[in-house]
Amino acid sequence: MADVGPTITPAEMADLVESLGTIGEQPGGGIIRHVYDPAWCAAREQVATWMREASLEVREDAVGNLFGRLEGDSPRTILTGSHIDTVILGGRYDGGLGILSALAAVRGLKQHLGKPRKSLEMVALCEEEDSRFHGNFWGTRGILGLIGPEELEAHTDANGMTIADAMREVGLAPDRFRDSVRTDLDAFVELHIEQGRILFDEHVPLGIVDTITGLYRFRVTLEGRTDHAGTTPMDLRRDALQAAAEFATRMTRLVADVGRPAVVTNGWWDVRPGAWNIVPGHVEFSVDLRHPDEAIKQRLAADIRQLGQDIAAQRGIAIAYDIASDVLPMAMHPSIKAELQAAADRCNVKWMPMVSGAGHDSQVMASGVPTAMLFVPSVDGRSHSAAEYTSPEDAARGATVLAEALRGLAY
Ligand code: HGY
Ligand code: MN
Ligand code: MN
Repeated sequence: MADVGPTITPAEMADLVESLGTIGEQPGGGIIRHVYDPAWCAAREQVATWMREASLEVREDAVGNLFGRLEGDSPRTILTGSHIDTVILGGRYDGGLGILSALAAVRGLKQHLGKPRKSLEMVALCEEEDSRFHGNFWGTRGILGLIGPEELEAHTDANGMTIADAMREVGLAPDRFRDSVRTDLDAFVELHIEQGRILFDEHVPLGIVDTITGLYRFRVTLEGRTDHAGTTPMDLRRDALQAAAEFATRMTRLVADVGRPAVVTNGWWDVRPGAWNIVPGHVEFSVDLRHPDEAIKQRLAADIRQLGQDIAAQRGIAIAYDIASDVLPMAMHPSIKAELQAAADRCNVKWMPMVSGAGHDSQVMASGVPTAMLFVPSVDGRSHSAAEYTSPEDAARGATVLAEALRGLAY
């Protein structure tokens, strides 16, 4: 048997990235591929075509995860892949590169080594980004049986469509969501772009993730009083936007004072009624708080909530919090991590251990399946932006190590 797996070339990765990256790309740049939307369907069809061309067994599960399977002597399965959906105006690599690397690795192993000992499967996970519905990690939670039946009608998009109806629109049967559960998975390996700048600054071509950060997301609603912008004295106002601005600024300072890797982001705002000449009476905005230590994450969340209540009380504003997600930090599986480290060493690729500041399917998958992640560099650390870029050379190096790791796990 070959002593290492197939070598994936920069040209192969560049072609794949170019082909997938144009699907959902907007005229001004950036990709919109939200779960179950037309671009999402087109991207999956393209991946399914590549899977069929590689003579993999192609299957879609009940929530829309797309699998390409190489049957082994054993039905126990090694799974690799990432998510096919994007953030709004996202880049070509977040999620997509993990799917394309999995494709290049699995088809390369099939060509070079034929039938594996354990079955080897690639997956385009249907949703990770929480972009259209707040059903974060929908694909992975379908696989692990972590979707609650009430979610099918509870999650709605900006147009009020339920996730169940969006599933029906693309031919899925939401009431069969439980059919997505898998019990045959012995390992999950996800290649992903770092989305930060550590590898780029350190000139290291590969990261192997130790821990993925915890995420705590909630909506803040502030209710003040709409008033006339011209006749209402400043000292008599109950201006919801001023309360929100003070809250956002002070929570940012609170988290910045904790220091790296604590981060907090107020990504979206909704100011009502939204007119030049009306004092805003109603503001909603998002809080995305992250820390790789669960106790620190929870303490910061409590401190932020208290700060908001103090500001609202001082300003005579009503405040409410709706928790959108509270995801644990997750350590990667030691033996799968060791497989990745050994594969990188056999491929003579320099790597470094990392903590992921981004959330990933792997942090949920790891709660039910031995899981580990490979990172490849993001130029200038840019991501969740049309400026996202990973060189074909770095992409090919990562895919080659992925293939070698899969060889070690499945052959
Ligand atoms: O938000 C994240 O970290 C991931 O990209 N969904
Ligand atoms: Mn992302
Ligand atoms: Mn991602």
